[in-house]
Amino acid sequence: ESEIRRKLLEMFTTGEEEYVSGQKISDELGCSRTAVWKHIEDLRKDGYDLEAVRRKGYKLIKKPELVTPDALRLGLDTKKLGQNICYRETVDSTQKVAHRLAQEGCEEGTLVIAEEQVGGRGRLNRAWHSPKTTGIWMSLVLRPQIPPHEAPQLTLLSAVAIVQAIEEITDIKVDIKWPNDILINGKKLVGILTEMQADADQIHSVIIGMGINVNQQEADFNDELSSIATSLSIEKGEKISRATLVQAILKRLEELYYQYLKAGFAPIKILWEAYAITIGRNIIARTLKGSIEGLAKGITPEGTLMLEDLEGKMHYIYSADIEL
Ligand code: BT5
Repeated sequence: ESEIRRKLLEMFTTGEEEYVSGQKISDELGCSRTAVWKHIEDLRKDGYDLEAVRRKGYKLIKKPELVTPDALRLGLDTKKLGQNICYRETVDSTQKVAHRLAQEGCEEGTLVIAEEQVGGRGRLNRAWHSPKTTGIWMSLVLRPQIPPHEAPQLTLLSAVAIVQAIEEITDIKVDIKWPNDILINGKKLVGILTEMQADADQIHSVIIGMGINVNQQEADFNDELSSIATSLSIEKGEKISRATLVQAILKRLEELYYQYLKAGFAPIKILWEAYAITIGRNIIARTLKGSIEGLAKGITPEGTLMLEDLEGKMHYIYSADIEL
């Protein structure tokens, strides 16, 4: 399969004529015209922009923009975050790779990023749809000296960094839904998964997994997701450079992270509240212990959600799925 792909791409890039006819492709690859069409469609799915003109054939307009270390380093303005990059074309989950690297003692700020995940995961082992070259699928290794119970604050911090970077690069206004979602008009654009390696009183590493829908079109989402998910490109009506967005996220994340290590969560909390849509609304919080309905009063100085139920009793929620 990859051999066919290589041959096909070679025909487009070395061919002297601009268009490569379907017949020529089928001759050189030794496959039927229908198979040619299928290979072209596969390339399109992977982000290649191919023009088809009747009687002339196919022309390669644009290769997909990748998030290779070279592409990410050119213009990356950070001291630590993303200075060490582990890049994969295809991976089970960047989260798994990052856990392994963290265990092996990789430096703080190590970034694992992939064009595609085939086993991307959300919380509670839910599947995270991560198609090739259309989104940002990455995991960052941090080693903060904070008590383990404060690690969820890094989810909120990361959400702020991502929101600010999205606004900077695309001018699109997005909302944060506690604890780990970023939405546009109620549809999910970003999911964050914070995991850690720690013992009772000490963190060894925190792994922040970030999944960001960037250049998917509506047809790229399956039935289950099309009504609940969106991408920056769908909202903006144009393609967005993933590499530029990754760079902006790492820059903001680094600024906020060092501010957090110095000054604690309070300044981050103020920023977070400015983007949060969960607060001051009636919500349902589904936790593993059951559902609670009530008014979201805010978050505590630690980042825990305060929910006042219908009887006026206050609940402190550490993790849940929120229904608005
Ligand atoms: C999350 O979980 O939102 C955290 C997602 C973290 C993904 C990143 S990608 C890089 C790193 N490597 C990984 O393997 N994971 C991290 P949760 O709140 O549990 O939401 C999961 C739910 O979101 C699913 O059950 C779907 O309903 C929905 N979903 C799945 N894929 C989606 C997508 N691409 N866009 C929007 N929603 C999606």
